[in-house]
Amino acid sequence: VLLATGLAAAILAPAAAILAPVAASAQDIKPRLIRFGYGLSESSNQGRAVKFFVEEMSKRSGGKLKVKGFADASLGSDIQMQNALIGGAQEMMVGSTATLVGIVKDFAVFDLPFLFNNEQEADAVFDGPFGQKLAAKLNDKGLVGLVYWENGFRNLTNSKRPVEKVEDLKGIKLRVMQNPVYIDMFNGFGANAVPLSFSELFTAMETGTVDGQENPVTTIQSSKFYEVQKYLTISKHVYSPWIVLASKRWYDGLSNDERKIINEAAVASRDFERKDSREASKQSIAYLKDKGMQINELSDAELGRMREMVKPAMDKFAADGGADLLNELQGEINKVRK
Ligand code: TF8
Repeated sequence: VLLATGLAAAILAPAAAILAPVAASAQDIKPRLIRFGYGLSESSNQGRAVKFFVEEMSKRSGGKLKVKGFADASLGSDIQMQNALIGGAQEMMVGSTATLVGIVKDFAVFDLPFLFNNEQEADAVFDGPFGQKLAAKLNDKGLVGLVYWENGFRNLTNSKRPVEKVEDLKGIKLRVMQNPVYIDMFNGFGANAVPLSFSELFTAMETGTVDGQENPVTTIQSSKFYEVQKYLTISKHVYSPWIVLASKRWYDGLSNDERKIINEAAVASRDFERKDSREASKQSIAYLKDKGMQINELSDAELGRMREMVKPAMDKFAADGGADLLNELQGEINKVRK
């Protein structure tokens, strides 16, 4: 009896210790290697959230779903990766929605300036029916939009002069994302908008191909833009999301159990990423000041002028078939505001 009890204990103890993997193996999960590409550095908010996703996937699949993160656009720029996902040559990525407009035009609605007043409004819209409806439009195009992460409110930097009023942008060669709304918006402000992929941006600023760019403070910090940019203007002109994408071709070949794990890990990564990014962004201004950047905030009066100046770009978007979409989005934001 003693022997039997000892044996049972010897067998049961390790079994209990590996209970989670046992539960996972009862599901239909195959060992897989999932390549997850992204454009920012490993130490950025994007990189930290990818790492979180990697760990969640491993935990939830008993180590079977192995995600490998590829930082610094080492698998390609956002647009190149989107195409690799569509073709099935890469499994997952995270990147800007702004570069998806060549695939689903409607995403341009998120590039219009001064829509959201704060992150809570953005969360509600992106996670709500509006954000989900747009993500679903990717399915026909070979992509699965899993969750939105926060990139953040975008601010201006340049190497020429402090931007205190819109006129200060005149003649500044400003890199923008490859997206018509951004081009129209910044040309409207008097800058020379230069569309360029993010992966080419640092060198373009270093060599003087462009004078400035616009991105959230977290990115200005993690991509070391302070090394090549002297002036930071807090303008918060657009709230920019990231979207976690999967290759539809690949995703459709997964089991239900595998898809469930991916979907749930993606939601967990979203919650982690937003919290982490928001905490990080609170430290960024002080960090950038310390690195020698000269920082100013745009006054409300000046922001008001910018809203006026950007009206033609908004009207163009509406006239181009975006009117209903913009109304719908504004309606959704108003619901949250009430
Ligand atoms: C940009 C975006 C970037 C993203 C990133 C590389 O300026 O703000 O954050 O494209 O995924 O291009």
